[in-house]
Amino acid sequence: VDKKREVILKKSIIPISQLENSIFFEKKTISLSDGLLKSTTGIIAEHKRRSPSKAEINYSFTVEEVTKGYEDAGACGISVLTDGKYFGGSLDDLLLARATVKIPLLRKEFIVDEYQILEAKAHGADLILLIAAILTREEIKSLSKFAKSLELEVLLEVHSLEELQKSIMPTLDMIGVNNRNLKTFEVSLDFSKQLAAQIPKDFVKISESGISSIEAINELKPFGYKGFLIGENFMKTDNAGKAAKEFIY
Ligand code: IGP
Repeated sequence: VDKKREVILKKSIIPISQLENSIFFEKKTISLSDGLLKSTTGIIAEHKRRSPSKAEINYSFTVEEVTKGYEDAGACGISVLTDGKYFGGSLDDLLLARATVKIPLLRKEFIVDEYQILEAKAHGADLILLIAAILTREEIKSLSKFAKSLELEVLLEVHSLEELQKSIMPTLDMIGVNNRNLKTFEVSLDFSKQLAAQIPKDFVKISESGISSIEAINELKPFGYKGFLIGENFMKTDNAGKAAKEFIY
């Protein structure tokens, strides 16, 4: 985490004052959690070109093509990877996605610093991800408070009971259980199933990763999940939007 912070601060070439001048500081954000509560499908589709677990997934399409396709398919929101090193994404991807769609956008990133939250806001995000595995309770508290002060929603990601228990606080909106272990890459829906009952009712529950069938979603719904974050299953096809559409209908 400290290494990541060092890299971010070195790369912080856009001065904070300039980020704050972005038109998106004037624009009202759109709530993903409200959308998920009203939705019957709850699909959050992800733009992801590559990943550490699978190397290359898809570099053939533009962000505009993919995100427009997701919106037309009826996705509740879109997750845009902005990490370059492991996922082949960038903040430009987020900006292009914002210029293309109206539905809520998640900045998918390893956030460890307030500066990255300002970047998210300045590039049109509606919500940010905080990952319990790489943050202390104090960091989750200050980063989520900061995000809320910018009217961004907060999705907290957990993978174990310990991570969940250390993280519960009122400044979170949604809790996502990652079915993929970030260290071993092992994927199992059992992680979502086992943790569901421990997540307090005030948070919208999302199941993340490794979802590739309607059956999986039907299995997860009885555990109270309202959102389903799907990346690879759509991105690995030759038309991500079409794959999402077929999945949703
Ligand atoms: C999507 P999948 O298996 O459908 O491609 O997974 C998403 O959950 C995954 O990309 C993800 C992720 C993350 C990526 C979940 N948590 C944290 C980067 C950082």
